[in-house]
Amino acid sequence: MKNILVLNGPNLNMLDKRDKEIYGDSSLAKIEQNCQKLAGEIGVNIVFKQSNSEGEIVELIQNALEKFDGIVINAAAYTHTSVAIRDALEIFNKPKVEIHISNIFNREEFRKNSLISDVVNGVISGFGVFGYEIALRGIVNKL
Ligand code: CA2
Repeated sequence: MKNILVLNGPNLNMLDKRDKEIYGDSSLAKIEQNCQKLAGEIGVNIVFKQSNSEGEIVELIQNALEKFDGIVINAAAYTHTSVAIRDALEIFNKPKVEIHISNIFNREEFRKNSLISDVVNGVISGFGVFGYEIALRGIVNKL
């Protein structure tokens, strides 16, 4: 069975606490539940992680090279700032998909630029938390 790492960046653990008009009212635990259910249906194994630390995310991506066949990543704010996460993703030479809950192109200017979009296979943005399921189906299709 294929193994996929679903990696979540800073503040995504706070999802149900504020800004419900932008991110909806789903918690990260609920998103994981939905992903685990879909994974069961389509026959893949997923490991779901969240970290607020840039270095830890870099290490998770580095270690994923041995253990995982693909990565779905919501790098959250690091999307717009982290050359380190971009470089780690570039080294991960297997399928990878970037996902954002909100549409990063219709918000503040600084969110329009992603440092990781050009080193991943595809980008999902603006479909709410359902985007995780779209991203999972998309990556499985590439494995
Ligand atoms: O739309 C997305 O999924 C984002 O990656 C979410 C990030 C944001 O920095 C990106 O630009 C787009 C933010 C993650 C969660 O932030 C919260 C903010 C307020 C309340 C709860 C969570």
